[in-house]
Amino acid sequence: MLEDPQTRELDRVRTWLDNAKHVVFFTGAGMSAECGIPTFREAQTGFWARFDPMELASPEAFKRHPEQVLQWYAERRAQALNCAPHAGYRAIVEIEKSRRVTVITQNVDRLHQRAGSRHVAELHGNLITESCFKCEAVDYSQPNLNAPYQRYCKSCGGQLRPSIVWFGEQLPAEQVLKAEDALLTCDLLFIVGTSAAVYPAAAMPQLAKDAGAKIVLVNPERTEHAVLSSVFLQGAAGVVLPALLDRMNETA
Ligand code: BV8
Ligand code: ZN
Repeated sequence: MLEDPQTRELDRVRTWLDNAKHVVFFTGAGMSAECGIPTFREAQTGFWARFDPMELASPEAFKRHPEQVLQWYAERRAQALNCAPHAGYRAIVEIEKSRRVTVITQNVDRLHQRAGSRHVAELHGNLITESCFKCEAVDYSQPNLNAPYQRYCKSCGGQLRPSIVWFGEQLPAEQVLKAEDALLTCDLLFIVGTSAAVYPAAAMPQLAKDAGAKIVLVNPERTEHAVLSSVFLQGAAGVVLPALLDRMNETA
């Protein structure tokens, strides 16, 4: 019986995985889509439909109307805390049991960490904590959804803001270094659930390509990263990654 091309491609990737010493998973909003967190561009449903996320996710928007920006993040935080990582996240954690794995994520929902991934470079910050707009001290206490959203720093009185990297803000240097080191030393890179639209993150997989890593694209549709990829596993992250793990276990 002729195997469908996907099964052949899955087997090709499984062999690479079997021989890989260091695997990197570079993930975007599509990784969380099956957990119920809409991707960045679909996220504007309901009340938020009339806002442009690029607009809201900026220091200017926070300065102009902090309450509205803080409410948007408070609702997204509640949504993220209400979700559970799917089988694709757990497949990555399983793979980490038998070889070095680094996750580089553009997502801010911390689902990789909740699934059990231990080496995560978080390029765009996180929804869960807040930090001081003035002294950058991190505040780990959870805002009370019924109290006013605007809270102030315990050490300097500055406004607290989500620990998120907004458009126009630099990515955290230590996370970028961690990501670049992983991309330069991995032998296999999976690019999962990202539209490759946001920079400088979108340019990072090129580092792995130039360093000779094999690259696998996992997405229901082709993206600009297809030019870097040796294999395109077309499908959802919550389907493709568990299927890959099954393949590995079948032949182990
Ligand atoms: C900076 C937190 C400068 C916010 C985010 C060139 C170089 C450098 C910068 C720029 C540049 N050109 C433009 C810029 C500015 C800007 C930028 O990139 N703009 C874009 C829109 C053109 N970049 C910045 O501002 C960055 N900062 O460069 O600073 C600087 C330099 C010096 C000194 C000072 C400043 C900061 C960028 C970080 C912004 N913050 N997140 C928040 O969440 O509220 S980015 C945000 O959007 C997300 O975190 C995410 O990274 C991004 C959305 O992208 P994706 O994750 O790819 O999600 P998307 O919805 O687009 O795609 C989903 C994909 O999943 C699709 O492909 C879909 O097919 C797929 N999919 C769907 N379902 C599934 C699936 N895949 C698998 N399974 C499924 N089930
Ligand atoms: Zn402060």
